[in-house]
Amino acid sequence: MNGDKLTLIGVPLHYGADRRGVEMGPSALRGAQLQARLQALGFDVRDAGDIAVPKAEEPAASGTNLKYLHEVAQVNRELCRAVDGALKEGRFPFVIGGDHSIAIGTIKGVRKHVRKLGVIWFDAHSDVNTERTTGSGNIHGMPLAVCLGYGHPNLLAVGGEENVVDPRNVVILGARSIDPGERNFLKSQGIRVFTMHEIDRFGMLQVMEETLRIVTDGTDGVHLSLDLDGMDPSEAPGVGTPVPGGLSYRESHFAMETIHERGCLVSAEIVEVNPMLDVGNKTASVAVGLVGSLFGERIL
Ligand code: NNH
Ligand code: MN
Ligand code: MN
Ligand code: MN
Repeated sequence: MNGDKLTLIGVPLHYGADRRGVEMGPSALRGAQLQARLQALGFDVRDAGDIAVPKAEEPAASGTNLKYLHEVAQVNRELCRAVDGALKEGRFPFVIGGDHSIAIGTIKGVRKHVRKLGVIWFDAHSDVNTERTTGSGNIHGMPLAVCLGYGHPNLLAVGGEENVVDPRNVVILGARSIDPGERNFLKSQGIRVFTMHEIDRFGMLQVMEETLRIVTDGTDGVHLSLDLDGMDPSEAPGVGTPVPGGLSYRESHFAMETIHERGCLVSAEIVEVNPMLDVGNKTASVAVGLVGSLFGERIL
């Protein structure tokens, strides 16, 4: 943990999901008292506001099968700079999205300061598609592949460095929707995936012990990429691509609590909160509760 100073960076992007609503995620999370929750834990919180998102042309104006490539790459370049800037000031970068394509800018910005970075990818999906395997063309299904050095050159070029994460230090938690091309990729990279099957079988305690061992093995810090669709849709209904059979409320909190206990976190992001699909502001509230556990709120 980077002292007790933290910078919130909002990224109201929906082009990576090609679905409206998720651009309101940052304001929903702010409205659910994210800043106050962190301040109550003793953090000096600075809200850096939102990264500017350009008005898009046609989804296909990029001339590839990737939708809104130009806009997604531009926003991620800006985000990468903002994350780099926060870390230069000795502040913990806490990024609030927006769709999951923003993990590209976050992770590439963090990697400028953390030589060997472990990554916990909390998600119903594995997000390792590339332009060759994607069925949807949506870039939010690709960010983990990009961070491992696979994907469109414009995305790989964000932050000026290609493969920024070692697959041996990546864990995916909660997966239950993996595309055929992604399956091959995950196998070839040897990435540890705790699907819902493994979580049912071994339980969260064993899964988190193994997760934390993998992401801290020879690393200098850990990034948490928290896609709210990793949780069960009954707990987090306000997401663009809900998949039944996800992590329960307590399983999710338990994961956050064990990450906190380990004290290895250097950066985090919350993505895919879509207030337009939510029941009230339930999903943002649940997300802010998870942040509480991640940063040390205790039951007793
Ligand atoms: N795998 C699908 C795709 O690439 C869905 C990705 N959607 C997500 N990822 N929300 O977390 O389009
Ligand atoms: Mn995702
Ligand atoms: Mn997802
Ligand atoms: Mn602490």
